[in-house]
Amino acid sequence: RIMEHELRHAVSRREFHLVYQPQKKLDTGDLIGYEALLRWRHPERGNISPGVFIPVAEESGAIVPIGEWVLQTACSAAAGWKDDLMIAVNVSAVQLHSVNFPQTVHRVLLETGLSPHRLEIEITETALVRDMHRALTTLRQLKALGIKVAMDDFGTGYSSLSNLRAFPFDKIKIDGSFIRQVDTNEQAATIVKAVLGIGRGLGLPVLAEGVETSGELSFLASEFCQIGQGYYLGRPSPIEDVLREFETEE
Ligand code: G
Ligand code: G
Ligand code: MN
Ligand code: NA
Repeated sequence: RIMEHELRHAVSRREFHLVYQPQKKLDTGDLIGYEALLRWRHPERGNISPGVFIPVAEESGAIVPIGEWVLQTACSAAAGWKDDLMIAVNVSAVQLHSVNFPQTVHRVLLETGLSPHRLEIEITETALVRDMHRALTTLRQLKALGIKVAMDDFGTGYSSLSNLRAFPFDKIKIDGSFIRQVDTNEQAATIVKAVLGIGRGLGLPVLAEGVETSGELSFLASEFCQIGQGYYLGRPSPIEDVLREFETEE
């Protein structure tokens, strides 16, 4: 349980940083924004994956201050970017259901000066099923601020199609496990095409996560998947690299 204690101090000890992974339109290749991904550089143990420490942070409640730091840091960075680039931020179940979460988001938007329409929060279905009534109330308050809400990791965990009807999502992110070999595996292709059909029918853009090859990218583009993210389109990078890329474009 040492990690729980260490997690509590990691924000003030400046051990966290964010990396930013591009999200691109698949028809034109245009950059639409970045997803912020949390990284923990532990002074003795080196880099610890969010897959390891997020569950501990959720259990201990440390996710609330950590999540607020993520939101503040990501929105502050995005407020300095050119154009209307989006910033997507992951929000976990405990954070979503924490007291005054919508007020926290509102305050961060005011403090950073980021336009609400440029912020998208990514929520997994696991976060919603805990208390569906409360989740709906919170999502409505968040939407009233003018921010966007994406369903993350669609197709895994506690997925249920009814969640797409019950909650006011703006985007579906298909989990990367369905994108792997989508161009050569008939089962994966069938599932992805079905999700794209659902998105079209509901009027929701679909983002394919974990695009790793040109074959996967071509398949997705030919099936009119609107947005992609993954190593083939761009690695998660520290803010310095993102800013350097903006400079070289000009
Ligand atoms: O970046 P990576 O693939 O290692 O992320 C692993 C998991 O950690 C993913 O499920 C991702 O959604 C989650 N994650 C990354 N950054 C954050 C964050 O800032 N907050 C929360 N709650 N989860 C995050
Ligand atoms: O669960 P969520 O979608 O928030 O997390 C995305 C995770 O996927 C991040 O940890 C990120 O590092 C990882 N990721 C991003 N692109 C790729 C990819 O092309 N392949 C794989 N395997 N993982 C990826
Ligand atoms: Mn995500
Ligand atoms: Na995901």
